[in-house]
Amino acid sequence: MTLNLDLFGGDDDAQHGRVPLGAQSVVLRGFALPVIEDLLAGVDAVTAQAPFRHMDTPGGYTMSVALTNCGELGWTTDASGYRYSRSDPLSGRPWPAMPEAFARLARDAAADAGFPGFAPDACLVNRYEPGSRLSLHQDKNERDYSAPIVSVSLGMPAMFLFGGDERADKAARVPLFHGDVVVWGGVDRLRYHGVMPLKDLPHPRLGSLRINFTIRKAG
Ligand code: MD3
Ligand code: FE
Repeated sequence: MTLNLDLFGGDDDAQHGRVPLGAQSVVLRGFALPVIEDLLAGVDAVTAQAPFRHMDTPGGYTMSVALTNCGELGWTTDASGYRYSRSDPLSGRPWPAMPEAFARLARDAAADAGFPGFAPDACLVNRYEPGSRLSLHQDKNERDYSAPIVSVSLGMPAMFLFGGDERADKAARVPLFHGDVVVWGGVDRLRYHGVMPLKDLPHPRLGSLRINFTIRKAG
């Protein structure tokens, strides 16, 4: 006889690692764990061709997060502003191809969250070290806000800030862990969000690093 303990008070979502954040955004806890090594190989392949670098903002700061891109379009920032471009400004060459493991995971996660048929063309890869942070912002450089954004967290945990449609709206704090995937779409697509300064809680596989990549339809 099987004893089926209901450890989560009947909350099927919690039991399956689904944590709703907003009406059309959800954390899929551990969704990436079965394919972690494929994803890390993808990050290595991308950064061998387009290394992580600290970009400047139009406001005159240098980002504490280092970034790179893969896919047809890559997000960049410099003194002139934020934009998507087809080539890496460091090398002048096209961004590396999006690894198949990234695109497949994003399509599966988007469908799971209610966005079937997601066809991404861009992936922004962020690298955090202890102390790195991302201040509250909206992601508004994409052409069409009807497509979701899928984010994958690897390595050290981070405290994610999930705000509202106005910068002044109070932000909820949501911890994100190695292997978590988050899908943001629909009415939640333009909500302000950010990441608190990272604590140094070294991860067994990645050490004192956090990698987050966001898969998008930008063009
Ligand atoms: C909510 N990255 O690259 S991913 C970014 O952890 C970015 O590196 C963070 O914000 C990180 O732009 C957070 C989660 C995320 C990404 C896009 C969103 C949340 C979002 C777009 C709309 C609403
Ligand atoms: Fe963002």
